[in-house]
Formats: sequence, C-alpha cells, structure tokens
Amino acid sequence: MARLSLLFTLFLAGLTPILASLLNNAVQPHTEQVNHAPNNATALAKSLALPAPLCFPSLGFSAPASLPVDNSLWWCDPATEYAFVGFSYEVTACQSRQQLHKEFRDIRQHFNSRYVRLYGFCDREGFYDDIVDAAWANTLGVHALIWFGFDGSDIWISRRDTLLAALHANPLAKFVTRVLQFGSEPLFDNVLPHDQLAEQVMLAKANLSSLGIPVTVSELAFGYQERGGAQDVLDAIDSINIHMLPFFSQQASTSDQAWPLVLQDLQFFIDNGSGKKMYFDENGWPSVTSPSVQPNSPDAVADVPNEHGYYVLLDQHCEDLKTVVGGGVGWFAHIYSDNQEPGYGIYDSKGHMKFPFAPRTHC
Ligand SMILES: *[C@@H]1O[C@H](CO)[C@@H](O)[C@H](O)[C@H]1NC(C)=O
Ligand SMILES: *[C@@H]1O[C@H](CO)[C@@H](O)[C@H](O)[C@H]1NC(C)=O
Ligand SMILES: CC(=O)N[C@H]1CO[C@H](CO)[C@@H](O)[C@@H]1O
Repeated sequence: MARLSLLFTLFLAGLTPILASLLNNAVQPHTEQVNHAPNNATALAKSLALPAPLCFPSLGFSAPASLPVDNSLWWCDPATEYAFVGFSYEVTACQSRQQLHKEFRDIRQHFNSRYVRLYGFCDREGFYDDIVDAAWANTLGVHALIWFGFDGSDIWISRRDTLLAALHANPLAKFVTRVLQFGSEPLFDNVLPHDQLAEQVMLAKANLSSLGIPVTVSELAFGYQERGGAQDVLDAIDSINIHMLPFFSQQASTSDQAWPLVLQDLQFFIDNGSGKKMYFDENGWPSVTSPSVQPNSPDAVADVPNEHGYYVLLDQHCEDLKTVVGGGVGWFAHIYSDNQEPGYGIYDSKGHMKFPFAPRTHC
C-alpha cells in the first residue's frame, strides 16, 4: 500500500521517462509479493490511471532511460488499440535500413500510426534487424510475418527459422514485435492442411514463449470457412489477424455500401474466435483492377474515390469497431504505397498521396 501511494505521488508529480522506467522495474518484483496487486501492465495502468507514455507504442510514448527485463509490462492495453493503428508495408523490395527509417518516420509522424504490419518477404541477411532498428527509432510496433508465398515450395521453413532466430538474437526484438504472423492467407491458398498450420502456430508459440511474443495467422474469413472453420487454427492463435477485402465479395458495389459485408466476415470471428483481440490487418479497397485484382461482382467499382471511401466508412464506424469483443478492432491500411501493391497504396508510385488520409486513432 505504501508503495502504491508513493507511485501515485510520482504520477501526480508528472512521470519523467526515467521515473517511468524505475516504475517499470520496481513494479515487477513487487507484484509477485502482494496478492491483491494488479498482475499486469493493463490492470496496473488502469488502477493508477497512468499516462500513455508508459506503454508502447502509444502516441505519447517516450522511451525509458533503461529497458525493463522483459515485455510483460510493456505493451498498451489492447482495448486502446482500436480504430486506425497503422499500415501494411510490403518488404519484398528489401528496403535499405535508411529507407525503412525514412518511411517508418513518415508512417509514425505523418499518420499517427502505432504499428506496421509486414507483408511479403525479404531474405536478405539481417533484414529483420533493420526492421527492429527502424521500428524502435520511430516508436512503431511490428506485426512480423513468415511468408509462405504462392509457389508451393518449402522456403517458408527457412524463413520461419531465420525469423525465430532473429527474434531471439536481437535484444530489442521483443520490445517492438507485437505478434508473429504466419501468412499471407495460408488457409485460402491451402499451403498446409489446417491441422498442420495449427501445429506450426503451437510450435512457434513454444519457441517464443520465453520472449513473450504471441503468434497468429493472417487470413480471410473465407480461408477458415472453406476449411470447415479451421477451429483448431482459431483456437491456437493469440490474436485474430483478419483480411478484410470486401471489394471481392459477390455483393460488392461501391465502398460506401460495404459495411454489411465487413460485418458479415467480422461476425464469423465474433462467433468463433473466443473473444480474442482482432485486427483488420490486410484491409483496403483497390483503386484499379489488374489480372490478379478482379471483382466477383459486376457492380464492384475500383477507383481512387472508392479506395478513399472505404477508409471513410471505417472512420464513420469507429464507435462500432471500438465496442467489438476483445478490446475493439484495430485496423491497418493496406497498403503504404502503390509501389508495394499496385492500386492499394495511400501513396501513388511517385510518392504523392492519392487522397487525404488522416484516419481516427480513437473515438
Ligand atoms: C491483465 O489484466 C486484465 C484485468 O485484470 C485482464 O483482463 C487481462 O486478461 C490481463 N492480461 C494478461 C496478459 O494477463
Ligand atoms: C527457436 O527456433 C530457432 C529456429 O529454428 C532455433 O534456432 C531456436 O533454438 C529455437 N529456440 C527455442 C527456445 O525453441
Ligand atoms: C465453421 C463455423 O462457421 N463455425 C461456427 C461459427 O459460428 C457460427 C455462429 O455461431 C456457427 O453456426 C458455426 O457453426
């Protein structure tokens, strides 16, 4: 009790980053000794009404002078991570460390992002260390990705082992890596039978348990549904990372009419996802069609106003997304630039914004 009131005094006095780090370090042994003390950062922050700078990667975060021993008191309450959380960012170009720094700074500072969700693959040695470096420097959490690809090969196994090893080797990795995804759309693409995918998730969770890094699969509702629900995968994953791409619905028309389509897919996860935290991590509407981006409805419209309109729709439904089970739905914009996935970028291929984009980060 004495300790709690001391902490409260510190809070009232205004926590500097150094005090914040002392607090992080002080609380851990303390909570093990006192039965009624809150047992995690979320509960602690709530009980003391601590300000945002204490949790990563809140918009007010300032880095502590020293890092805690582990990430158990590190992350923001998932219930604060609804609305716009950041961008999908394709890494198949194997961006230089310098370019990652520049674009991650833009992602954070221009758009108030809290996360980047990696997409695609880069097999350059040390690439994930560059991601960690740029993410840490710009206060971005990372949804990392083991990329299966579409060629049916086993290269994902070496990618998995490389990434797991990097997560263990880089001491900052566990402070920026919010979740490890298997993706993209391994069920829809049928790269592994669902029971084997569930097993891979369990193995990765075991591998990362000492680091406190959760594991998920990046997938469409339809990917689960066409595999009989793949309940074993849904049960294995820690958070639900959803591909929300209503342009491909057989009922698609313009993006301002897409909310019922969003709800339809979301309802599957509400019904069968055991209340886990949910993200729309591959989430957007294309501005052009191409051989690989073809609608399944004759009325579906792909153009810049409809790409923009989809994000306007999500902003209009901020309160609805906030109240979804699991702490609300956080959404990523897919994707940062047309250079990454043509037609889906917020920026065009010359680096100009295609439409005004300043989505809500809370409501
Ligand atoms: C943290 O505490 C809150 C409130 O008691 C609880 O809902 C949540 O599940 C806990 N999270 C973890 C990771 O233990
Ligand atoms: C995790 O996996 C990597 C890559 O396969 C391996 O090098 C490492 O020893 C594993 N660690 C644990 C704790 O299982
Ligand atoms: C595979 C599947 O759809 N499983 C269940 C998901 O939730 C709905 C609604 O509760 C059930 O009807 C499904 O059987």
